Amino acid sequence: MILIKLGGSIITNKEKPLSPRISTIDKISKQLKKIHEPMILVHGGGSFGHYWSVKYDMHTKPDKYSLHGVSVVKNSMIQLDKIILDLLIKNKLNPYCLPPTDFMDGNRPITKKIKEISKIAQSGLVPVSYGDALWYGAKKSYILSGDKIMSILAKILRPRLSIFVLNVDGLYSDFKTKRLVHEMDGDQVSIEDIPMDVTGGMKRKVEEATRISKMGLDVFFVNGNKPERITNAVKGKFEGTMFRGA
Ligand code: IP8
Repeated sequence: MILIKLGGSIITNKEKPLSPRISTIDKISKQLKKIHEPMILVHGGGSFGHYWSVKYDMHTKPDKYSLHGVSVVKNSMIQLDKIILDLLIKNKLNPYCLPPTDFMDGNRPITKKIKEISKIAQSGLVPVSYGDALWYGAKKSYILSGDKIMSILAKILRPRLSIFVLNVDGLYSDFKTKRLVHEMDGDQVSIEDIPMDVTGGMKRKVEEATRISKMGLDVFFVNGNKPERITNAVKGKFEGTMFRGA
């Protein structure tokens, strides 16, 4: 089983609100079609969900955020999800849309439902989930990131490889010279040194990747602008940053 997260910055143009990168998603879909083993996809919010969550000042911490914000974020994620599902279908994949409300109770994963996702993937369908705004009870809500969904699913399903598809080659040890870290051993880069983008993007990814690798599972960061690197990674040829399961 392979778990793949399509980051918001690769599937959308983060500089411009509500702008999907159709041709990139199409090229990635063509590569995903070549993967012949059960896989689960998760995607981020990019210039859809993130755009609105910033506008409505909503965060990952449960709080009393704008109710209208919850609706608008959710709606924008359905919009982006639909674009991705359409492109997957166009490329003859069999996506099976799974909003996170299907397997989350507030911020608690529903183990039984998550195990079912694995069965769906084994049947040949490709479950597709995404970061979203979730109801938390007592008039509260929170933003569940796609990166967090990756570690929630990995913990229960133990995929043989978790891939984060990014808009860069992987993790850089030096951001000016773009020196790539090929193998992350935990002390090479301290998480504190990773610059935050507006939404905490790379930092959160490294946190979740580290969490997954500590479960004894391999995690790989790859550049989605070179989509053949995704299928190469599935075959064991890695061009990007590997977090070895420890
Ligand atoms: O792009 C969060 O998912 P992410 C999506 O994986 C929203 O952080 C709704 C902001």
